[in-house]
Amino acid sequence: MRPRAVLSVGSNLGDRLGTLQGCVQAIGALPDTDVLAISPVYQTAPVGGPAQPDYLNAVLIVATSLSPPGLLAATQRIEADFGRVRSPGAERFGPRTLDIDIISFAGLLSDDPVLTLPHPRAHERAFVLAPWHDLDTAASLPGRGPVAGLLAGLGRGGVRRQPDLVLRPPRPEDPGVPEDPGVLRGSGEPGGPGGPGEPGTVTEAP
Ligand code: A4P
Ligand code: MG
Repeated sequence: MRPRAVLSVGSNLGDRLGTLQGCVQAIGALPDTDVLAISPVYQTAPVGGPAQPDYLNAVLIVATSLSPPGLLAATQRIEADFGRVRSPGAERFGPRTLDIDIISFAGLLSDDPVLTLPHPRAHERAFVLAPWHDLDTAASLPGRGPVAGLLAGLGRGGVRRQPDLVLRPPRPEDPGVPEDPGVLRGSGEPGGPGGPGEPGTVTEAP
């Protein structure tokens, strides 16, 4: 079986839902990578950084043959494709069109600052734990314990599930990446490209 990774995706600039949907599509189009499950979408108050708009956040579970650094490089490319600007002067935790964090990868532990596993702040973020718990009530954060207990300790302040905003599973044969990221800066919410669909839980191909 291929390794599983848990990804947190977030957006607080432009067409947030459209960007997250494109991100799901682009992740599903990575080599030998399948999106197995997609959480409900949450509207979340920004944590840290300057005053900035609320985020939409969701969690994805993927199966991939990419290595952990290979997945990080791929997700950073997708962030850039969706107009994310990462410059030396940019403010930490500042607003962004798209942020993809690797929350855990096959239960690995790593303190490498280039790829810290699990993600060093996941255990203290309801915007990660709440959607992850929706997907897997028995989930556990390596080295930190059950997600249910972490979430109970933290509470759900600042995060609100948005039943009208739904991310669909990736469509086959669609690379997901916008030809012009400008198309994503309109306000497509609610519904985003293609409108609402069924919450996505995809079964892994044999
Ligand atoms: N990096 C190390 N470990 C990881 C990992 N597990 N996953 C390195 C992804 N990246 C990892 O990230 C900085 C560096 O972290 C990368 O070069 C990578 O090698 P970045 O994406 O360039 O910058 P950033 O996202 O601004 O910084 P950072 O520290 O990753 O911030 P976070 O922790 O991602 O927080 N509030 C709400 N409500 N919702 C959000 O989604 N997101 C953030 C960003 C802050 N507040 C938020 C949200
Ligand atoms: Mg990040």
